Formats: sequence, C-alpha cells, structure tokens
Amino acid sequence: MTTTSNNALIEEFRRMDADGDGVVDLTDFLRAPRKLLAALGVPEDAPKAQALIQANETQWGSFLSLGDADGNGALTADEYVTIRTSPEFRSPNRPGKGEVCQTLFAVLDGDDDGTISRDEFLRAADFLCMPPTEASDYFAMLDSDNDGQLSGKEFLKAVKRFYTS
Ligand SMILES: [Ca+2]
Ligand SMILES: [Ca+2]
Ligand SMILES: [Ca+2]
Repeated sequence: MTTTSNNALIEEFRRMDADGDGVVDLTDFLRAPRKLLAALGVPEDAPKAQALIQANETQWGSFLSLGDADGNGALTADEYVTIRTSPEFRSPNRPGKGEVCQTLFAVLDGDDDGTISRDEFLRAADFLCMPPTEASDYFAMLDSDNDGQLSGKEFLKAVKRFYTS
C-alpha cells in the first residue's frame, strides 16, 4: 500500500521515531509533548505538564490496543498506519483523545485566562511543524469570530485538522 495518505502517515511515523530504530515506543511517543513543554518553559513536574504527559500515555495505551498486533509495546510503521486509518482512531470516544486536546490547551494557555492568544499559539508553531508566518495565517483562520483569541472550541478544530490531515 503506497497511497499518498499512507506516505504522509509514514512520514509522521518517522518523525516520531526519535531514535531512528524503526519502531515507535512510549519514549519516542512522549518526545513531542516533552519538547513542547521545554519550548514553553513549563517544568515537567508542573500539574499542567503532568496532565499532558498522562493524557499522552493514555493515548499511547489506546494506540497499542488498536494496533500493536504482536503485543510488544512498540509500533512498526505498518502497525502505525493500521491504527491511524482505523475507524476507531477517529472515534471521539477513543481513550486519551479528549484529554490530550484539553491538556494541550491548558499548557498553551500560558496566562490561564481560558483562551489562547496569537502569541501563545505562535510558541507552539514549532511543535505543529509550521514556520511562524504559516502559523500566524493558521491562527487567523482558526479564530473564526476574529476576536484575536482561540476559545476551546476554536482550538479543537485546530487539533482535529492536525490529527486528520
Ligand atoms: Ca524508536
Ligand atoms: Ca491565554
Ligand atoms: Ca476567537
């Protein structure tokens, strides 16, 4: 299977495989949220950070239950593609999914005012693999009521697009 969308998923898999050994394990999987926390200057023992890591661990558990065919606690590229293209992956009830969105929102909302400002969003540009100008345009697009802030609802759309594109 070499469709374009699978190639994109394999790219995603390779980016996740931090140590390049051809399988993604929990350490690889947690690298992105840890990197984001470091970039935002949130210490890993902060409650927000702990919540984000825990949500990602829950999400990882659901990935394994969906596709770790040989049960070794690590995913090959094939297993990863199977998970990402399964209908269960898209289910809003998948364990960890909602928690990851909520905890990510809380981590990005640096001043805890319940919304994400443009500045707060741009600090996550690197995590979203976007250059700042693109992230700025993206922010404008997501801010559907044009108040210069992303509400939880507006943010959810961003995450959905990020996980389904
Ligand atoms: Ca690896
Ligand atoms: Ca804020
Ligand atoms: Ca808004």
